[in-house]
Amino acid sequence: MTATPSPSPDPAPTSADAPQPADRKRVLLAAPRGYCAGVDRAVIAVEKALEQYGAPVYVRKEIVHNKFVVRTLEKKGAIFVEETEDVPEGSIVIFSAHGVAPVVHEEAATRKLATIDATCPLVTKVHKEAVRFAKDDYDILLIGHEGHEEVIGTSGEAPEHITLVDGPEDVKNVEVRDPSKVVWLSQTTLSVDETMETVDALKDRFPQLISPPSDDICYATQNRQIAVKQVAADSDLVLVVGSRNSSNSVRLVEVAIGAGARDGHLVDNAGEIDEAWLDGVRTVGVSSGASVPDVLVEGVLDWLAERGYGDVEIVQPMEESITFSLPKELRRDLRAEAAALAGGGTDARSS
Ligand code: 0JX
Ligand code: SF4
Repeated sequence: MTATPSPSPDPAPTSADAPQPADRKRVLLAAPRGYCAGVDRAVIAVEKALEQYGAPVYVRKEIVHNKFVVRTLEKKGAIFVEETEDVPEGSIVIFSAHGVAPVVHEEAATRKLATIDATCPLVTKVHKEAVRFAKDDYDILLIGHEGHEEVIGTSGEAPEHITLVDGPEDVKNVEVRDPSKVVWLSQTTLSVDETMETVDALKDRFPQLISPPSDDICYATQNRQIAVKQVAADSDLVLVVGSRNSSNSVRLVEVAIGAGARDGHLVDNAGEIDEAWLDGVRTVGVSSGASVPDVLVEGVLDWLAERGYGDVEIVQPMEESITFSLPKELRRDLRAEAAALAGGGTDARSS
């Protein structure tokens, strides 16, 4: 699998670069934006599970960090819980796109739950790197945000070997056993630029630090940041659609401001936009996080059009075509498995 399509080395000039009349109001719409392959897979996994096995289907944590997605799936019969202990024995539970620590699989087995693992394959890739470097007895410096579910899941693969590094400021606190045997890994949804700052600071302290075999910050995170940077350079205001607990969505606002947007805000939907943000604004940039369905962006575009920003130009530095196959567990009869597990009968998985 090729995870990172390269941006065009020299993007063709768009009309965004052409001189504009001073009072022309317009929108620059970033592409790629919104759903990535891992989110698409995870959301479809819940929908398919509901279709195939009927409600209720339990989901541990938010399947993806988006309020609208979670509410929509709830209406279809999904029940979101915090921990496997909140799931009745003998039920089906889905693990979210952000991944889980091995102990969560063990807890689910103890509670006799049939599980569907919707962890994004690109998060699983980082888990495997952690396991491999831990096996070779490296100290692993995991760059990520404290308390984020993905970081908790990855750390759980090798808690004895992993130290969390939460940004450049945290580097001074890092201690390792052997500075000649240290590797850094990262959460998949970080700011690329800030992560490189952290890595540079780590390298100053540990010159023999080695890097992951391939980028841990995933293709979707990287592409959305490249596109929003391009939009931000020409925007007075950037609106990013996404929920507050969505790491990659929050990063897009920061990246937009860092790339020159005068102002930037994260909104869950058009209803959260403040009219005052438009004061003196000629160009509005729009993007959305990897967990955001495009219907919410369409709502923002309609809201802007009603206020004179109906002229929309797409700014697309690269194409995306990655897809992932659905979790393999959807090919099994999980209701029968769950019943067999709860009744202590034969393991339906062997049939
Ligand atoms: O908070 P994150 O950006 O990690 O998650 P979100 O918003 O659900 O995005 C998609 C899932 C990402 C997993 O790596
Ligand atoms: Fe996977 Fe990246 Fe999407 Fe996360 S943001 S689900 S790692 S593709």
